[in-house]
Amino acid sequence: MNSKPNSSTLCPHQIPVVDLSKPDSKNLIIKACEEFGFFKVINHGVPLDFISRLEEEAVKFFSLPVPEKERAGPPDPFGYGNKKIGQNGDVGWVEYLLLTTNPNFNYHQLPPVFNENPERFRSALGDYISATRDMACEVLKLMADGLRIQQRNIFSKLLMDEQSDSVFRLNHYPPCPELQAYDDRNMIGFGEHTDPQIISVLRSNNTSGLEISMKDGTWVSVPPDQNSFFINVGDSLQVMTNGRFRSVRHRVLANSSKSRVSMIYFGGPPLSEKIAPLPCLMKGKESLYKEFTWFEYKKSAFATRLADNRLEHFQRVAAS
Ligand code: GA4
Repeated sequence: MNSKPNSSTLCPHQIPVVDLSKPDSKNLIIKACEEFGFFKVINHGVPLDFISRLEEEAVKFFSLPVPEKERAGPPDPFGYGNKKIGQNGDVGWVEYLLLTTNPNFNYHQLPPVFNENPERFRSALGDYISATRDMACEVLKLMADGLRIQQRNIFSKLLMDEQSDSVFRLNHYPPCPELQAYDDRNMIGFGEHTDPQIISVLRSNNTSGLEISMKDGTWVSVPPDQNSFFINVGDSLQVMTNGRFRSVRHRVLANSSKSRVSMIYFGGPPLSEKIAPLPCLMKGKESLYKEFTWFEYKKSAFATRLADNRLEHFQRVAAS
């Protein structure tokens, strides 16, 4: 959990900012996906009330005693987790609640800790997930437009599918007081990784910690903005664009005095979906990837360590 990662502060102007109300947003999105695999979205249309209602529920949940939170079940794969991330030995200064976005699960099998007032949590979660999913779909349609793909919903239909394998995550990074003693030391909150899905939509409170990796491997810290969303390109979208978009490597560092709360919607395809470069983007080029379904990729991803390069196993070896 301890390490001394080097990072620099990103000048705020370096992070691409996409104003969804502006007509030129699709071109900015394409540039951001190619260069960073990451951008910030403003004028997103998600009501701020949806955000604050869910944040309030999250803060309430994380302030419960650990045994109470553990009643939400171990994260196998859904439930409450503390410090342990995944099944393969990764740890971080973080606690979290992982949920499926499938309403049949959320609405009928809520963690018992929410039983006191399940309706409040359910409606806050339902409102937030459907609004962020709609916004993610709008962004995915703009990506299709920017890539000059005729079928605008080519990506977004995967998130809207009833069988979509999407996940929702609430993270709490408690303050880490020991850090004050060491000016030069950082504690890993959530270790570096890429997201396996198509797209991730992140919102955090005003506590810093998120960092993204540039193409040259340098880490830059992302200034927090509680009224905006941050979009990550996931591994599956990198494959569907045959490597044109970049799945962004990112991590979170713990803060010495402030608590960070983030909520992330991971938009994934149905399990049976074939993940492959879109033929309309190939124009005679060879696929960089072997064929696989989301089920196969997910299975393999969950057997990896957080920092592993998960796509490597699915890359075609270039013919010499
Ligand atoms: C990263 C993105 C999502 O948070 C997540 C994570 C999952 C987990 O926390 O269980 C993984 C990680 C994530 C990728 C590799 C595997 C699986 C932890 C891990 C070591 C829920 C997901 O889908 O993949």
